[in-house]
Amino acid sequence: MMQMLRVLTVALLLALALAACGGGPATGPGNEYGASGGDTTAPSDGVDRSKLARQLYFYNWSDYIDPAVLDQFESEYGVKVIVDTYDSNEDMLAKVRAGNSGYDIVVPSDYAVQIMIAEGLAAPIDKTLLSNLVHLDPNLLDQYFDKGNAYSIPYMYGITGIAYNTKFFPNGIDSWAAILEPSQVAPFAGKFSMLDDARETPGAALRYIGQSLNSTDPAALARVKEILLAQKPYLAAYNSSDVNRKLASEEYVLAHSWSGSAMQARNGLGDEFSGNPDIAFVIPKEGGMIWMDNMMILKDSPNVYTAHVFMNFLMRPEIAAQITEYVGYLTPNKDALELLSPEIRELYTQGFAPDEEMYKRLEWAVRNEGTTAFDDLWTEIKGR
Ligand code: N2P
Repeated sequence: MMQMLRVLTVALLLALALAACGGGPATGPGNEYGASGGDTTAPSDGVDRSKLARQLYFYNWSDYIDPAVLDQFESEYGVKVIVDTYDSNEDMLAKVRAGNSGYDIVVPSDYAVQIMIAEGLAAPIDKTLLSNLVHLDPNLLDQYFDKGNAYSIPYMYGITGIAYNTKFFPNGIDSWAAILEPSQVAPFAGKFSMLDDARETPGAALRYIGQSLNSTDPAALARVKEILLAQKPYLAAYNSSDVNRKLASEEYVLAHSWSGSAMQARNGLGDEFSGNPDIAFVIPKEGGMIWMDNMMILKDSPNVYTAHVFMNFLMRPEIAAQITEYVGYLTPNKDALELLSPEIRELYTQGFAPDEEMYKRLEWAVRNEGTTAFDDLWTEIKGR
């Protein structure tokens, strides 16, 4: 199916290129269409090509977009998208807060959207430039972290639980105890990881002890610290960057993982690595996190118009579907859903996506007056 999508995409691209240039060569990066002179049969997609920048700087989570999509954007619009990657909201925030990051678009999660709006780091969204917004599921717009989507547009969402190799856990896993209790992880010492994340990892331990993952109650956080410090000697690493690869290669048999990262371990990731059919994913009975990552244009972006054009491109159903097939997370694009392959839909029913029953034990991370406590706790735990 992924191949099929690619073929369709290439065919579409060729057709568009022919229509736009009368068969001539595509304009190279940096050459604005308007300046290329001659042909006036530009595609009628409402994009003013004379206003496009040559390059767009996209700061995104790692393994979070199909690179073929960036090539397609460049062929269609002559804009080269330069991608840098990060593995936590806090790393991204540190870079952006310092100012002059040079990035146009970043992809903060829910609670980080709240932080960035509060700190004045975001440029307002101009919805008149986003004709493809109609493809997004209205139930996933207008969320608590950005009412009215004034500053952010959903990119992907997902859930956080435990990925594991069924060869080593033939009876499955149903509790955070499997990864947090020293007696249970001792046989797998050095073969499992927890996310390197100030909200995710304390959040998992909080759910394990029956608390909200947003709890900053000092007694609960003291207990979380004990649990995570007791686990730490057995861990291979705090890892948010290549859990997918390490599960696929069986260097890890178990991992605190994002759903799509687990899906990548299961299915492989494009040409990068192949999948391992023994990987399964579960949201433990005590509950886990649900989150949404959102495209946001930075206040100091010099390329606000081009950034909107790129965001609108990513919201085309066929592009959103192609990205979703590649990364294995969940798309907020309702019209992309029907374009997904039977393979990915089947895995969604096997725990890689929430059903109604699972929704009841999922929780969003929020930012409030107390949540900086997680940064301090995390620094302390990692420093030990
Ligand atoms: C992709 C990261 C998923 C985003 N590597 C977690 N919010």
